[in-house]
Amino acid sequence: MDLGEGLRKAIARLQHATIIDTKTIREFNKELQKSLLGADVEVELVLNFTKSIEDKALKSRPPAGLAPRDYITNMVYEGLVELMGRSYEPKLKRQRILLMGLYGSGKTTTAAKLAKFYQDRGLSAALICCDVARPAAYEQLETLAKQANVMFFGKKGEKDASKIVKEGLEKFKDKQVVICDTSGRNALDSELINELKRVADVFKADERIMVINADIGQVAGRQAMQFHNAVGMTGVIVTKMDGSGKGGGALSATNAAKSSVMFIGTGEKLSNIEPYNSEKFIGSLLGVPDIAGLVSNVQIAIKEAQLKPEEVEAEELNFETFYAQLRAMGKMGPLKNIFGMMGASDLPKDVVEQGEEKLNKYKAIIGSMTKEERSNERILHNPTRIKRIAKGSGVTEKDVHQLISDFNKMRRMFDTLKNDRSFRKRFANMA
Ligand SMILES: Nc1nc2c(ncn2[C@@H]2O[C@H](COP(=O)(O)OP(=O)(O)O)[C@@H](O)[C@H]2O)c(=O)[nH]1
Ligand SMILES: [Mg+2]
Repeated sequence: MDLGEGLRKAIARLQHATIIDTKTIREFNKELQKSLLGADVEVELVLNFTKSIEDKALKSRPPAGLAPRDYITNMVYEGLVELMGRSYEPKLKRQRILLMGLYGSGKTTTAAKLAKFYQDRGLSAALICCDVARPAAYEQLETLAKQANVMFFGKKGEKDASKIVKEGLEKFKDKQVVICDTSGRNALDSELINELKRVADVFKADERIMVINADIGQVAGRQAMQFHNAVGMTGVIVTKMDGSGKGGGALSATNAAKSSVMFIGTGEKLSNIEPYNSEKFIGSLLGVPDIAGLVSNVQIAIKEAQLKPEEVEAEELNFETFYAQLRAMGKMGPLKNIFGMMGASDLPKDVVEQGEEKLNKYKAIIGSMTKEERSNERILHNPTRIKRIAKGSGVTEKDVHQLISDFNKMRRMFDTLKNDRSFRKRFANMA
């Protein structure tokens, strides 16, 4: 089954939406929920996430020139980035890395992959085997270390992992990246947690990373919380992304431990590891591989909007600010909807439905006004002035009266809404 199909269709449907209302966003969220649940993200987390999207979408408005589709897609993407982190850039510096995770999650393989990763980038790396629970753990890491061509330390038969760490650190004093592999269990128990705490005390890791495989979902959050409470997690590595799992557990883990994803394991070979790429990972999590393309539209639109700031002071309405407001609103699609979103649905229809043509006319009229006329509407109630302005801007006198009448309608609306601070702020930000 293609998990992302519903969501991709929902994104496509948003393309035709001119307004983001409760119905639109709920329909969209239903598909988003299906995608996230299909990727095995925890139910509660899915519900919280979609609720936050609904609240944000209904309380805010797209920046000038941005379509609802791009706006919402970006909101979902950024929301997930907030939970899992932006693309990870590995730090090529001296560091100690502690790996923890359940039995079979891919810790030992990942330890060797990381050692090779850093060594390939010019740092000396070494591995310490602190898995004292699994009989063949020593041999497994020793073999992998040979393959990766990095130093290895372990003590067969030693049951105290903290002792091994101590000796290993002594031995690898001159190594730049020291990685410690730890014991896993079938389920988290207090014995494992206590062992981890002892190892962490001695090892003093810069990174304390939970390794999870891509198909654990619902339990990842709880585990992460326990690791986090014990030693403080700094990141997550998701293994087996080459398999059928979608990595939904990463979301729960990073959310629970307020950390981010660092690397992705993509196969059994030592070279099968890559730094976390948020666009790729989120695209595959949602089943929308082209999310990066959709999101880049938004970045462009936001940049463009920022390039043409039109300072508008909402508190004082004169002909200049009036024109700037109309123009700003025109950029954002049907004005009626925008006003509806801002809670001003009772704005007179003819003020709201300004076409481009009318806007151009208004621009010309305002351009023919004197500075004094622009800031003081009252002196315009004078036939000589009206005649002069109409002539100067090449419109009829009726057009000038129309402008004055629209202006007054908007001013009345302003007066009504003047005490609504949030409205004023949003209005001022519109241009
Ligand atoms: N396909 C695939 N297999 C992996 C990946 N990472 C680890 N494995 C395999 O998963 C199994 C368990 O890995 P291991 O490192 O021993 O897990 P540990 O018990 O947490 O130390 C081994 O057979 C690994 O080869 C990965 O990214 N992709
Ligand atoms: Mg292991």
